[in-house]
Parts: sequence; structure tokens; C-alpha cells
Amino acid sequence: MMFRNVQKILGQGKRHFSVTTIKNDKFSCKLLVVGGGAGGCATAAKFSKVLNKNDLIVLEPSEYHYYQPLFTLVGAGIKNLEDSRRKEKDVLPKNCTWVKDKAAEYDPEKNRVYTEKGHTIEYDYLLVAVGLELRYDKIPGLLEALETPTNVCSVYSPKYASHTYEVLKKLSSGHAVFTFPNTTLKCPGAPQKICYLTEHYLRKHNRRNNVQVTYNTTLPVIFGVKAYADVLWKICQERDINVNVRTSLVKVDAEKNEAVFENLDNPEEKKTVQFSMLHVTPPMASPESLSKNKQLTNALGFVDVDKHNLQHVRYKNVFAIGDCGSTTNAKTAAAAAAQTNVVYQHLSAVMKGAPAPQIAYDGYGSCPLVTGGNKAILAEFDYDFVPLETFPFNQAKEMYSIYYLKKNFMPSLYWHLMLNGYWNGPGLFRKIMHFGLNKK
Ligand code: UQ1
Repeated sequence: MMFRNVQKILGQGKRHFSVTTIKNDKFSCKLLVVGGGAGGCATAAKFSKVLNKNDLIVLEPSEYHYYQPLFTLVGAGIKNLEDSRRKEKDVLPKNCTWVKDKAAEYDPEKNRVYTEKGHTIEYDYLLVAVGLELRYDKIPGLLEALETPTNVCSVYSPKYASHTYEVLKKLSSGHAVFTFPNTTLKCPGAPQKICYLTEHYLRKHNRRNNVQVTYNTTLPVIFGVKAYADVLWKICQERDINVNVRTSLVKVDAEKNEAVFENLDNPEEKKTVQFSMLHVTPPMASPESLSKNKQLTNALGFVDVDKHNLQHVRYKNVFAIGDCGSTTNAKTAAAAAAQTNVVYQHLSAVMKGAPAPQIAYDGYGSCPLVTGGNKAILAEFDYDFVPLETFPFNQAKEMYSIYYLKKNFMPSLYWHLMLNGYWNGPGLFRKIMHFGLNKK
């Protein structure tokens, strides 16, 4: 291919070359993976075992890669931010070409992606894995509140996660308020995990009687799966956590320690709440460079893929994995893990012109809901929000073992297996564990 020759002449087949100084380079490859997060990295690792280095490009601007499921524990002072961080160069597969740049525009008709630094990457196959962006800017006053340390915090960003613990350590009276946004979000359990961890911390330090705790969610329920929601309601009742549903954060005034909430069932009704801690889960959206492309995305800005094989509904050489896809599963690292092998098998078949394989994504998503006091329940469910549990015991019960799985076991599994392309989610274990049992 012409572009590949240009690349050879320019000597850019090496790993981790810098593209910062030269503009308007042209690259070409067989497979372009846009995004080096959980899904992009894990799927690139699988393809790096079968493609040549020059045939596999990963386009990713970040210097660091974060294991985001650890952020709630960072916010509660249980882990350090450094535990969640690795250099991107150390997690990308060795046998790929890293272009350290960001997608600016997609042209699926010409099989091209244009980058922010002015380069063009031509591909035969494209995997979009750009995730969701945190849009703190969408709520007036929020970004300013987070940028100058105040009582406002958020575990969702590596920039602000550690500050959550600073706020928590100082919290001794008043009102701790937690929010859940009115958009699609990643890790829908995290907004309440940090609430439970805070509540437990206050009790442990004998401050609970002086602090009111409120969880405000935009959803009509506390959790989308009834079996787990029932348990979570009970926990909130027993621990005196006020839960307000259909309640959406619309404004923050950090100087006055005031937050304004809207009743989603009656938008005229606004309530101003005084806080001594405000934990915000921000609105989220797929990156504008992607959502502005109407050929690739649906009305919500997500890559328009088939929910079972993750292939684009119109461009058969395009796939998506993880949070940026139009699939309606809970957007978690566990979901991305379960999607990697589906993408790998289906995309490989398309590359070879082989018939589509039988393997299908069932919407698996999971969320170890840390409830404080070294305990967690393990929510696992499918597209229909029906539990799809790995272990042959009742996972809706708070357990120490699940907490240790989340805190100590999952990070190793992620760094060593998933990012190297060896973890496809727990589907196989579920079948083994449930062999001979009736549980789904
Ligand atoms: C999982 O596969 C995964 O992806 C790496 C997670 O993300 C951190 C999880 O939290 C969980 C629970 C799973 C599912 C794995 C098991 C063993 C139930």
C-alpha cells in the first residue's frame, strides 16, 4: 500500500516514535485502534499476536494509563493514585506502533482518521475505543470549584480523586452530598460506592452523628437491577443515608458551599442545598471529534454498532469497544473485558473473509459495589438487567471476599491478564462454577 511505503521510507515502523515535530505525516496500517484505554489496549494486545508491528497502530495521546476502577478506593484513602497509574508505553503491546496523538476527525468513507497534530492515518480496519469524556464544564461553577480546592470533589478524574480524601479527612459536621448525573455514565455504581465509603469513614471516626449524608440520583431507582437495588435500599435505610431519586445537580457555588438541584419530574422545582462535602459524578459524553461524525455515531454520539457483535451497522470494517459504543450495557471495565474476545473473533473473521463466528456479547457488565467496612456486593448482569452471576453463592449479600477481590485481585488481573489480551471476562468461569447447578 502506498501509505505503508511512505511510512517505511520515513522509518516510522519503530515503537513509540515521536510525531510531535513533523506535521502532515501520512501513516497507514491494517488495523487502527483509536484509544489506548482498557478496551483499546486489551484488543490491540490480542491483534499484536497475529499482526506485524507496522500493521497495527494505536492512536492515543496520554502519557499515562489509569486503572479507573481503583479511583473510589483512592477517594476513600484506601489506595494511592499511583497504584492506579502506569506509563502508557508500558501497557501498550510491544508489537504495535504507538502514534501519540489524538483523533480530530474520522472519515469512514475514505478509511481515514485525521489527528489533532495534522497527521493522516489510513486504515483497512478501524476499532474505536475512545471511551467517555468527563464534562465537568457542563455544570455552572463545578470546574472552578474543582480547580481551586474546596469542599467539592470527584473520584472520577485522576486530577481530583485524591482531593476527595482530603475533603473526607476534614469532614466533621454539616452535610455530605453525593450526585449521579443525568447522562450516560461509566461505572454507574461508583457514585454510591464513594457515598458508602464516606458514611463508613465517618462512623469509624465517631463523626457520623454530626454529619447528614444524602445521595441524589437522577435515576428513578437506586440501582437498575432489582435484586441488588433491594439490598442497597436496605443499606441506606439502616445507615440513615437519605436517597433522593430524579434529582439532578444543575449548579455549584463553592464559595457559599451551595449546590442547586432540579427535580427531573418537575424542572421548575429547584432546591438549594448547603453542603460541607459535595461529591460530584460529572455529566459524560463521547468525545466531540467522534460525536460530530454522523456517519459513525447515533443520535447520542455513540458509535453505532450491532449490540451482539460490536460491528458498525453500516461500515463493516469498523468496530467499537467499551464506553464509546452504542450498546446499552453498564459501561464498566468488566464489560470491556467481556467485549474484547467478541471484537477479536468477529473482526478477525471480517479480515479473513470468513463466516461470522457464533460468539456474541450478551451485555455482561459487573460492578463490585463496595459498601464500606471492607465489604462489597458483586452485581453482575446482562442487557436485560437480569443477574448473570459468576459465583455459586448469593452475590447480593455484603461480603468481605468480594471486597478483597475488588481491592487486591482485580488490579492484578487487569494489569497482567486483561491488558495483555488474556482476560475475556468471567464467562468461562461462570459456566464451570455453575456446572450442574440451575443458576444462569
Ligand atoms: C471483571 O472482569 C473486571 O474486568 C477486568 C472488573 O473490572 C475491574 C471487575 O471488577 C470484575 C468484577 C470482573 C469480573 C470478574 C470476576 C472474577 C467475577
